[in-house]
Amino acid sequence: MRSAETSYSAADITVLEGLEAVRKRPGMYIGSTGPTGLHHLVWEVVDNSVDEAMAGHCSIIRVRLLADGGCEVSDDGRGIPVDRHPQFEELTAAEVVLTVLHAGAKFGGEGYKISGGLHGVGVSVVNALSSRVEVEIDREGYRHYMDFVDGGLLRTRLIETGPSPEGRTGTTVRFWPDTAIFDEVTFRLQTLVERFQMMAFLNRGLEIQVRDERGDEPNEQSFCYEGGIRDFVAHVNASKESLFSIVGYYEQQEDDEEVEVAFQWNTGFNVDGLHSFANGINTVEGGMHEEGFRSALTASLNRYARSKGLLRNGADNLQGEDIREGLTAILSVRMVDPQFEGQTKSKLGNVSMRSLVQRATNDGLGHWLEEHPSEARRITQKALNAQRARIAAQDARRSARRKSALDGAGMPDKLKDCASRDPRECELFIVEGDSAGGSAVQARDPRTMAILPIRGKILNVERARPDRMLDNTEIQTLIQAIGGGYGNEFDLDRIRYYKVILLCDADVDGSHIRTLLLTFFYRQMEALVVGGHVYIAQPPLYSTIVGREKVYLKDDHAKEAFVAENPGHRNEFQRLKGLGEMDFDELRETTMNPASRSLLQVAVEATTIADEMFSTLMGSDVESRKRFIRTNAHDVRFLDI
Ligand code: 0RA
Repeated sequence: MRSAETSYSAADITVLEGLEAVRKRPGMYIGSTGPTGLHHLVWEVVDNSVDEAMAGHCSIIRVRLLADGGCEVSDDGRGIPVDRHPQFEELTAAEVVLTVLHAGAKFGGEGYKISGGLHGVGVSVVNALSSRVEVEIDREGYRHYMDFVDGGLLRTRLIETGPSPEGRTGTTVRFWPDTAIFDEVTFRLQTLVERFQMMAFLNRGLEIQVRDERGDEPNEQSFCYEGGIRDFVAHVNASKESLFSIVGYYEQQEDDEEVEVAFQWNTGFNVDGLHSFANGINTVEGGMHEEGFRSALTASLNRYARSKGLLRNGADNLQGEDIREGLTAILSVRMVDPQFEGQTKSKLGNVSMRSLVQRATNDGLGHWLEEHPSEARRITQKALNAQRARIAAQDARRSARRKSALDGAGMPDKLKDCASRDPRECELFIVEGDSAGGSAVQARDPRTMAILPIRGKILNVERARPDRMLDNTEIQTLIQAIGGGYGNEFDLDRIRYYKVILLCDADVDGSHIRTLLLTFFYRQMEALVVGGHVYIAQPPLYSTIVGREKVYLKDDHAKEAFVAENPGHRNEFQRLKGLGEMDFDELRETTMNPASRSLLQVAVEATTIADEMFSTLMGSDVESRKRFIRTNAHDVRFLDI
C-alpha cells in the first residue's frame, strides 16, 4: 500500500488508479521495461518540450543526466499552466498533467495542433514509472514547484517558491526511473545524443543540449541547425562523394498538413537513401508520404528528361530505382492526426498525405530541376547509367537462373544444412573460418542449426555496385542459403531461417568481418535486419579453472565481477583468442546451446542514423571513417543492439 504525507480526496482517487494501471502493465504504455522502455521516458518528456517548440514558444531544451541517475529536461516554453483545472477543481492544471493519463495536450487549445504522435502517452506515464519526480514551472512571474514519489504520489502540491528569474518562463522536469519497474536504469548517452541530433535537424532552429554529469568530467553536446533538414541531408552525405554541391529543398502547406523535402545525390549506388518522418517520428516502414514522393519523383524526372531530349522518343522510362540510385533525401511531414500502422507502428497510413506530397514534389522538384539545369543533367545521366546497369544485371540473372536450373538449384556445398524445414525454428550460423566451421558443425543441434563457414573477408559491398556483388562467391553462397533473394526483390516470406547468427572471433578481424556482414545485410536484406532476424553470437573472452571445472567469462566486465566475487581465486585467466581454440563441446555450451548462450539481437531504431554510420564505416572517405572508428572504438554498438 502507498502512504501519502499530503492526503486529499475526490479527484485524486481516480488519479492514482489511473497511474496504477501504468505500473501494472508498463509494456502497454512504453513498449518494454528494458532499455527501449527506459529511454522512452526521456522521449516522452522531451517530446512535450518539442511540442512547445513546434507551437513557436520554445527555443532551447536542456537535458542533463544527473550524477545520481536522474534525468532533467528543461525548456524555455510557456510553462505548464498553473491555474485550477476546469475538470478537476481540486487540482491545478500542472498537477493534472502529471497525474492523469493522456491529460498533457488535451487542453490549452490553440497552438497544440501538431504533437508527437507515437510517444504521446503523456508525461503522467513517466511519473507513474518513476520513484521520484520534481517539477519546476516559471510562469506569470513566479516559480512554482511540486514533487511526486513512488510512481506518481503527489508529495508536495504545487506551490509558489518565489519570483522567476527576470523574464523567464518554462518547465523543468526531473525524474528518477523506478528500479522496481525497469531491468536497468542507466541511460545510454549515445542513444540520447543520436535522437536529439535527429530532433534538432527536424526542428529548424531548435537548440537541444545534452549534459552527462555521471562521469568525472561532465560531457556536454549541443545541436542546433538553422538549415533544418537541409543540414540533415548534408550531414548524411558528408561521408559520401556528392554529385553536386547544393542541397535541394521544397516545402508545401495546406490546411493542417505540411510537407518539407531536402535532397542531394551522391556518386554511390544505394537506392534506399530516402528517410521519412511524420511529426518527428522516423517512419521506417514508409507509408503514404513515401508513396507520394516516389511516384512524383519518378514522374518529374522522366518528364524533365523527355522535355530536354535526354530520354529519346521511344526509349523506356527511367524506373524509380534508377532515379533513386545515390539519392539522399529527407521527407518530413506534419499533420494533426497521424495514423501509424505496420508491424512496428512506423508506417504512415493517412491517404491525404500521398496526394499532398505528390503535388508538392511535382511542383517543387519540377521547378527545382528547371532552375538547376546542370545539376538536373547530372542526375539524369546518373539515372540513365543505372538503367543500363539494371538491364544488364537482369539479363545476367536470367542466364544464371537457367544455369542453376540445370545443375539442380541445390544449396551451396559449404552449407551444412539443418534437418528441419520450418524456418521459424531454424538457425543459420555464419562462422568465420573453416576450422571454426568444423567445430560448429560438431557442436550444433543438427535438427535446427545450419552452419555456413565464411572464409576471409567478404567483399566490401558498400563500395561495389550491386550487380557486381553477385560475382563474389561468399555473397552468392549467403544469398542462396538464406533463400529470400536480395536487394529490392528481397522477400522476408521466403527466408529459410528465422535466426541468422553471426559467429566471429572476438578480435579486430572478427569485428571487421562482422561489420562487413552487417553492412551487407543492411544494404541487401534490410527487412531481415529491421525484422530482428539478425543476431550476434558472443563467444566468451576468458576462461579460468575453478576446482576441476573450467569457467567461461563473457567479457572484461564479467571477469571483473568474477574477481570481486572470488577474492581468493589464484588461477590464471586464459584469454581465448579465437573460436578455433575452443573444442566443440566448449563451443556448444558457451555459444550455441540456446539454454546457455547469450545472443545480441541487431536492431535498427532510426534508419537514417544507421545509413550514415554504414556510409561512414564502409564508404570511401577514409578520413571520416578513421575519425568515426577512433571516437567510437570502445562503443561498437553503432546499431542499437
Ligand atoms: C498544456 C498547455 C500548455 C502548455 C503545456 C501543457 C506545456 C507542457 C509542457 C511539458 C514540458 N514543457 C511544457 N511546456 C508547456 C499551453 C499553455 C498556454 O496556453 O499558455
